[in-house]
Amino acid sequence: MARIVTIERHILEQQKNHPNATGVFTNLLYDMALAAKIIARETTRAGLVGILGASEDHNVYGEQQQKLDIFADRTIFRINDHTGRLCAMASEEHEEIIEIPMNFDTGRYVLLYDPLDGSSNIDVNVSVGTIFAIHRKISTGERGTLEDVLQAGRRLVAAGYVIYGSSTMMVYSAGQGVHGFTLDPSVGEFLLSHENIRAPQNALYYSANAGYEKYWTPGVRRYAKWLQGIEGEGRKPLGQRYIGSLVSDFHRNLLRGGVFFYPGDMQDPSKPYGKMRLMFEAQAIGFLAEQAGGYASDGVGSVLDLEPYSLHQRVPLFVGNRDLVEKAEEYIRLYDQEWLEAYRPFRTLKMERA
Ligand code: AHM
Ligand code: MG
Repeated sequence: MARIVTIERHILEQQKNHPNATGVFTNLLYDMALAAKIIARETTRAGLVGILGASEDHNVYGEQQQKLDIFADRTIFRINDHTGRLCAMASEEHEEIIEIPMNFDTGRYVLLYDPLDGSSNIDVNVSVGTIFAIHRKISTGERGTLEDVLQAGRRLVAAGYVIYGSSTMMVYSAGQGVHGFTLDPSVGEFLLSHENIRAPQNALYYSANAGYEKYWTPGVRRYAKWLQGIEGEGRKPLGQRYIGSLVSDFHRNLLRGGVFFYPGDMQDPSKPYGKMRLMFEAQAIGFLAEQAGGYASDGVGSVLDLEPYSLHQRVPLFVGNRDLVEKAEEYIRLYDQEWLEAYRPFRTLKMERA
C-alpha cells in the first residue's frame, strides 16, 4: 500500500532536517492547514446560503452570516492570535498591522495573509484562494512592529496558498521545495499529493487580463505578441488561460508550465505599478515560484528583492517559468523607457514610519 503522508507528518519529517528546530514553526504551518479546512467548509457551502433556510443574516445554525472574506479573515486571526507563536499579523483586509491581544504571549514569527483572494469570484462558483507568508521577527521589543512585517520576500521563512477548487489543496514551501496536499473531506486531512513540484520545462499557457491590453505599455504588448508566437523568433503559441483568481491561475501554470502577468501601466502615470499587492500576493507567490525553479519579477528584477515601503503597496507581477518571465524583462528594457522612468522611484521608496 502506498505511504499515506498527512500534512502534519510531512512537516514533522521536514523539521528533522533542522536539528535546532523547536517545533514552533511546524505548529504554525499546521494551524494554517486547520484554518484552511474551516474556510474550505464555508466556501463549498457558499452557494447554499439563502437556500437552506437561512433567514436575514443568520444561517441555519443560528450563526451570524458573514461575507466569506471577512469570515476567512477572522478564522485565520482567531486560530493564530493566542498560540504564542506570532508577534504580529497583517491581512489584506486590514489597513494596519494586527497586534497580538495583550492577554496572549507573543512569539518569533510574523504572519501575512490574504484571507480570500479573488473573492469577487465566489458568487459565480469560481475557485478562490488563501495566500500566506511567514517572516521571522527582527525587531527587539516584545511585540511585533511594522518593521517585522515589511521585510523583503528574500527573507521569507515559508509561504503557501490554499486553493478552494474542485478539491481543496494546500501548497507550501518552507525553503525546501514546493509541496502540495489535497484535502480528503471524508477524513478531514490534507494528504500529500504533489511532492516537490517543479515548473515544467515546456510551458503551455500564458495568463493575463487581455481586456486591459489598451492600457498596456508598448513592451508588454509586444511581449504578449511574442507569447502568441507572432512577434520575435516565431515561437509556438502558448494557450491563453485566465481565471482572474491569482491562486488558481498561478496553480495551473505551476503544474502545466506558463506565465501569469499583471503589468504596471501608464493609465495614471502617478500610479505605474498595477494591481497586485506586494506583501499579500506577490511575495508569497514569488517565493513559491522560485522554490519550484521559476521566477517572479516586477518587470525590472525579482519581486523578492524589493524592500517594501508600505503594507498595501502594489507591484507589477510577471511570474512563472523563468525564461518566459525574463523575456518580459527584456521587452520592457527595450521598449518601455517612459514607464520605467515613472516606475523606478517606487522600487527605492523608503519604508513608511509606524
Ligand atoms: P482581490 O485581492 O481584490 O481579490 O484582487 C486580486 C485578484 C487576483 O486574484 C486576480 O489575479 C486579479 O485580482 C484579477 O484582476 P482583474 O479582474 O483586474 O483581471
Ligand atoms: Mg488579494
